[in-house]
Amino acid sequence: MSEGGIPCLWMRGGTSKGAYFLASDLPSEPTSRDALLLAIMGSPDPRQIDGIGGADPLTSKVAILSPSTRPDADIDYLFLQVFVDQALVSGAQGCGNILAGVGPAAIERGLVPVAGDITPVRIHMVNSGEVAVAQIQTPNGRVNYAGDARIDGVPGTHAAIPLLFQNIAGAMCGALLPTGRASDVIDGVNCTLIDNGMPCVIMRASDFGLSGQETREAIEADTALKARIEAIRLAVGPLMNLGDVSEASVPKMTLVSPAVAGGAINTRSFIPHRVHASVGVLAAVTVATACLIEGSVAQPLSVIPADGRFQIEHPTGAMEVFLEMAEDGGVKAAGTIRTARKLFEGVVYPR
Ligand code: NQM
Repeated sequence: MSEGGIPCLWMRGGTSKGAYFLASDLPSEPTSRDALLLAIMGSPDPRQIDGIGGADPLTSKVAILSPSTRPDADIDYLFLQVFVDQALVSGAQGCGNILAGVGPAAIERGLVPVAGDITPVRIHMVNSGEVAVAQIQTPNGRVNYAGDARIDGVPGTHAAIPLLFQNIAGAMCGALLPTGRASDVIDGVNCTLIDNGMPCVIMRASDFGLSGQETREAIEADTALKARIEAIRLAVGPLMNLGDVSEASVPKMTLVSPAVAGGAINTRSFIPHRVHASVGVLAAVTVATACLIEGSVAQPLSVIPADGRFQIEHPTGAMEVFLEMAEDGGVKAAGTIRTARKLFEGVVYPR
């Protein structure tokens, strides 16, 4: 290791980008660790000019990996959202896009041995306490990133990384529907408060005078809309068992409208202040789940696919998520296909 530098993998995971570290290379005490991560990313600064962050919440993300503390997992993955323009680091959410890079990073950094042409990696998602399984292509004893899988929001094609989730209902809020209701009225707006892996507040775009097809830029320019949505977010934090969310990146405020390209439903997702360029993985799983719930805001707007493959439309295309239903009508398992790419391996220098 170079003097003062910290070993780091810079990777694209799904439609996000982040810094992947070994826990053993970072301070274990959260306050010093978070100060270091802010310095590495260059936060707080809207341009993150003095750091490696990409001046967007989707490219200011961190994965911290360590050997798993659990017998049913190979590695522990702690996700941290490093805010761009505030001196905040939050572990109050997981991230299914950055998760796509976790299996490859764990193999690259020697935490998981290659098991054959495909290496299954069982990942304990420390933020939620649940385990996800990723299937990583490892022909000839190395991670293969090249392939023909295409995901909307990423140019070109890459090796497919199937991700499977189980028992994620209520992972962050304690229950799939933390208020016990499929719909609540907050500040006069019908909202479905739901968590199937990601705390989300689902609202009709039309209730805000929108079609739902507006661009990320157009929505972000609407300061009155953003203020209304932020007021709802702050009000629902305690109702979703998330407490005061003024400094948290959850819940994700998701506007829904009918799909226009043959999908199940269309989304515009606030994460929570910028608008997502696509949609989060666990957020998409949560929206798909809401489509199935009688009385939810999403259900009347959705078209349920017969094969369980939901195309969740978003500003740059659609994300496919698969839901497997249990006999009692609950969601037994969920999955998606992502891709990832190692972009840079080296040491990073905090200021
Ligand atoms: O919901 C962004 C992303 C995410 C989260 C965010 C994600 C998920 O797309 O699982 O992937 O919601 O802040 O990286």
